[in-house]
Amino acid sequence: EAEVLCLGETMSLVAPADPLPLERAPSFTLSAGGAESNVAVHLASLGHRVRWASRVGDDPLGRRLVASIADAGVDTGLVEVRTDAPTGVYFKDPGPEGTRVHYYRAGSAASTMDHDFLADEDVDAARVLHISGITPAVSESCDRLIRRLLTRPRRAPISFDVNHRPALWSARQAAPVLAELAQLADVVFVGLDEAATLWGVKTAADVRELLDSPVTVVVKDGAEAAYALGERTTVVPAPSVEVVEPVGAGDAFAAGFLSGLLRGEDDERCLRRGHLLAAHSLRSTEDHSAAPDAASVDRWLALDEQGWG
Ligand code: KDG
Repeated sequence: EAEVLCLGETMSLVAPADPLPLERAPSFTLSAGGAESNVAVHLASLGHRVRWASRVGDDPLGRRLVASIADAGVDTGLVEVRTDAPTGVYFKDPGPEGTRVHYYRAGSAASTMDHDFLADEDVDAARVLHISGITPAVSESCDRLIRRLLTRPRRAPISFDVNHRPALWSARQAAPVLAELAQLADVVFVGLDEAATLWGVKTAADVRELLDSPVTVVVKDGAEAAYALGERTTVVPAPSVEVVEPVGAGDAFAAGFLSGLLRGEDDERCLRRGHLLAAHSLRSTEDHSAAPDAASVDRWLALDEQGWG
């Protein structure tokens, strides 16, 4: 059985090969981009058994992305192929003010997922179910699915990455929905600036006050530090990295943290793992090119703890 089940839309990702704007970049790579499958790929590279569930179109892009995720070691047996809707596509547009994304995903196969998706599966057979706040913004039916998953009686904990995507909905629309859904989860990941934009909070402690019901709330304060707020608060400063391109780093962080949780480690070590994976991802333009394996992460952790990180 899988240790983690990740659920959410994955699109074909077109990214400039070098971090240049879409309008002038001369060459591109075509890969798979989806927050939840990014987490799955990272976890698989770290040696965890992981499944990813979604829908794709009956088209070459869908087949290509499922194959690439399966090649990375993720079980894709729960992915449904639809003949009535296409695979979504998105473009990364790196620029001086950061990377923008352009989505071509309205009416995608994944957007047709409804409350009954996986209804016949024992989703709690996995030790953790990982979902994100992207899915409720994708379509009304996807919103129903996320609500069903979070409100049914369950045995396995749910990990929820807030993942506000401004290209899908405004902060005003998203704020109450994402707060409500996060409150129903067990482990929540959120960026401090994301939380500030959504809920007007200033500190990690403010986030915890707002989200008081999950067992652990993980707040990532960019290049500064990350916090795990449970019964106690743990802070680990972020390593300094030269950022090539930031999209996908949050997913890497979540995978690192969850990997620590699955190993039964304490919050401090979980945060360190999160930082290490995020740092690796910040150095690349793809969402998860060459995700590191467990042995590399253990080596980095050891260096980090000796102060060489
Ligand atoms: O976290 C990275 C994701 O944002 C990216 O892979 C695409 O899932 C995606 C989305 O909906 O933005």
